[in-house]
Amino acid sequence: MEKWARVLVLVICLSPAMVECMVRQYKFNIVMKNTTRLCATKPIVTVNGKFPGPTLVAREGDTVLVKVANHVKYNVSIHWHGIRQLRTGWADGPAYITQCPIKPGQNFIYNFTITGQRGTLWWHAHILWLRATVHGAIVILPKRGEWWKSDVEAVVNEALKSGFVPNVSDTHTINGHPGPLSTCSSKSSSKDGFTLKVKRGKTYMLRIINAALNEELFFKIAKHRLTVVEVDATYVKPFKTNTMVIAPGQTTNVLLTADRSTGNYLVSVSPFMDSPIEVDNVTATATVQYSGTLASSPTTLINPPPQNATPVATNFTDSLRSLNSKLYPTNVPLTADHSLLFTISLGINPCPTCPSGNRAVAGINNVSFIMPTTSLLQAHFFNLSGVFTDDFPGNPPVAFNYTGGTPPLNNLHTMIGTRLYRLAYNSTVQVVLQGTGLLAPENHPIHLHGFNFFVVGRGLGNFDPKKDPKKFNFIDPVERNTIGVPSGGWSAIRFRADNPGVWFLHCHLEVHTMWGLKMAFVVDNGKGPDESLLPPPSDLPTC
Ligand SMILES: *[C@@H]1O[C@H](CO)[C@@H](O)[C@H](O)[C@H]1NC(C)=O
Ligand SMILES: *[C@@H]1O[C@H](CO)[C@@H](O)[C@H](O)[C@H]1NC(C)=O
Ligand SMILES: *[C@@H]1O[C@H](CO)[C@@H](O)[C@H](O)[C@H]1NC(C)=O
Ligand SMILES: *[C@@H]1O[C@H](CO)[C@@H](O)[C@H](O)[C@H]1NC(C)=O
Ligand SMILES: *[C@@H]1O[C@H](CO)[C@@H](O)[C@H](O)[C@H]1NC(C)=O
Ligand SMILES: *[C@@H]1O[C@H](CO)[C@@H](O)[C@H](O)[C@H]1NC(C)=O
Ligand SMILES: *[C@@H]1O[C@H](CO)[C@@H](O)[C@H](O)[C@H]1NC(C)=O
Ligand SMILES: *[C@@H]1O[C@H](CO)[C@@H](O)[C@H](O)[C@H]1NC(C)=O
Ligand SMILES: *[C@@H]1O[C@H](CO)[C@@H](O)[C@H](O)[C@H]1NC(C)=O
Ligand SMILES: *[C@@H]1O[C@H](CO)[C@@H](O)[C@H](O)[C@H]1NC(C)=O
Ligand SMILES: [Cu+2]
Repeated sequence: MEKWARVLVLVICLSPAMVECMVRQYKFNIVMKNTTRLCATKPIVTVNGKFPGPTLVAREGDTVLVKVANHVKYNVSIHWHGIRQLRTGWADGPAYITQCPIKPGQNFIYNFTITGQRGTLWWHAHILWLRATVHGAIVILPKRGEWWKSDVEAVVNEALKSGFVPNVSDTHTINGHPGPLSTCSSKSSSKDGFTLKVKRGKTYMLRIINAALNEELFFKIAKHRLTVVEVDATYVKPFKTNTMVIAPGQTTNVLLTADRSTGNYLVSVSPFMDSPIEVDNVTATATVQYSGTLASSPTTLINPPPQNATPVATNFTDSLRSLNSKLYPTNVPLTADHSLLFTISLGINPCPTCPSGNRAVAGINNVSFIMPTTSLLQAHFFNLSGVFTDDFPGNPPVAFNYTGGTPPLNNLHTMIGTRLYRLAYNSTVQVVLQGTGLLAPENHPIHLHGFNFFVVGRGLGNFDPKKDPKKFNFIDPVERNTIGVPSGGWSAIRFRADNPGVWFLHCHLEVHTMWGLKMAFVVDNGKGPDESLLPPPSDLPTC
């Protein structure tokens, strides 16, 4: 029994040509509907009745206008994950960072141009945990005549998805389905799951998005190898692998050659977690079905890697190298005007109103970020005082054995504040993201808005500022917008602050973000003509 009610209209329109824009206007609805697909009975918020939501298809260089009219009872905002938003920070989407939320009954037009990016990204709600069901793919076609490989026969969208909040989810899903091996009710319409139909001898490109709230995931297809060609809308040197790893927020394009004889082959999506933390350990499955094979024919099964298979994950991560070709050079900054060390920690703060007297928190450099009540970008642009300070610490306030056991100063408390780190236009930045062992070491997928960064180094234990930089890769480091900082280890990233505005940096595990594992950079305007943040759109929501 499904009840459908129209609650949100998204009009997606592609330009630059206004004529094309008129022709290519789509009406998307976000609807509340009851579903049994996830073994759940509560209604979920979906876009246009689709779960995952509709795919935004654009071409590199296009200007995209998305009208969001909010007819649900929740405040909403939509983030275009990975889109650079050059000078258009107003369209980035994180609530209270670049905009006030779109309130029930209100509209807002997101207006941005896709510059210098091609491949797969995604869009999702960026407020509370609504992104669990409010998300979809962004497919950016390369400029005409620049297809990545001539043997690409088809483009297939593949989205990975996790379930409900705030407990660990009940299952993972592939394109909205838990899959044929799911223990969900056999009455479920999705019992058979997502099926990718292939023809022997052809090569398919799968666009894989980890839209799960809280789990890094392994992805495998029985008896097939995957050729990885792109991550986070940047090309990589192609390499073959049996198992792919993908963190929440990340996207990966792989080529799948249908080189087996006929048959059904299982696709598995299972969690990667190498510390003792409870995760949704349900494996989602789908089917690759060769043409001429009956759905009822037996399926070749596959064993997902063990949940704690660190070597498999590390091997995959270490294989990622940017293409670094003449056409797509790797412009990694060779020097760093700012050299920052950010510790990523969980903690516990006193909470008089909580049943236990304490509450879980998380922070960067011992600061748990407090969301402001007006958006930071508005405060920055209009010079509003009292909304944020720009004294975010560039280094941990207390140095300690980050990946050792005992908490420094014998407590797990954090400071709280809405503190930003200020960068001059065009300055170069290195951030070493240092995981800690406080409470529990854990793998944190850290996402930066407004920029791609280069992952110049990665290691276990404490970052050594003397030895480790000598091993940094300045030739072909992978370029991306979300990096899985290894459990009990560190990742070093570099970027150039060539985009004025306020840019969020946060863990993409919603549970950690919620606890305060976030901060923002404020990038000042440059002096040149195209180096300033554009003025805000007239329909920007107010708080
Ligand atoms: C939808 O779900 C809600 C909450 O679980 C329930 O109260 C309502 O009766 C359901 N409606 C339909 C049409 O199934
Ligand atoms: C989109 O933004 C551009 C400036 O970047 C502006 O010229 C244009 O009018 C805007 N379009 C709409 C429909 O708001
Ligand atoms: C979370 O899980 C607990 C234990 O299973 C359950 O009692 C509770 O109702 C769940 N919360 C929600 C919001 O489903
Ligand atoms: C999944 O987690 C549950 C709850 O922690 C546990 O009971 C179960 O044995 C786990 N299953 C697998 C396959 O690890
Ligand atoms: C590491 O990856 C390579 C291919 O990239 C593969 O040949 C090798 O078996 C992998 N090793 C492990 C431990 O997964
Ligand atoms: C904010 O302050 C800057 C620097 O003092 C100034 O250039 C700018 O015009 C001010 N903006 C507004 C909207 O008042
Ligand atoms: C940090 O703690 C770990 C675990 O106790 C230990 O193995 C390591 O030697 C310590 N490192 C330093 C620099 O003290
Ligand atoms: C973090 O700040 C809190 C509050 O000031 C303090 O009690 C704690 O010791 C600090 N911890 C670290 C690791 O700096
Ligand atoms: C940014 O800095 C680099 C040198 O670090 C310089 O080559 C480039 O011209 C600068 N760009 C702008 C727009 O100022
Ligand atoms: C929605 O956002 C507005 C503006 O920030 C805020 O005043 C209001 O409390 C929010 N509503 C809900 C339901 O969170
Ligand atoms: Cu985290």
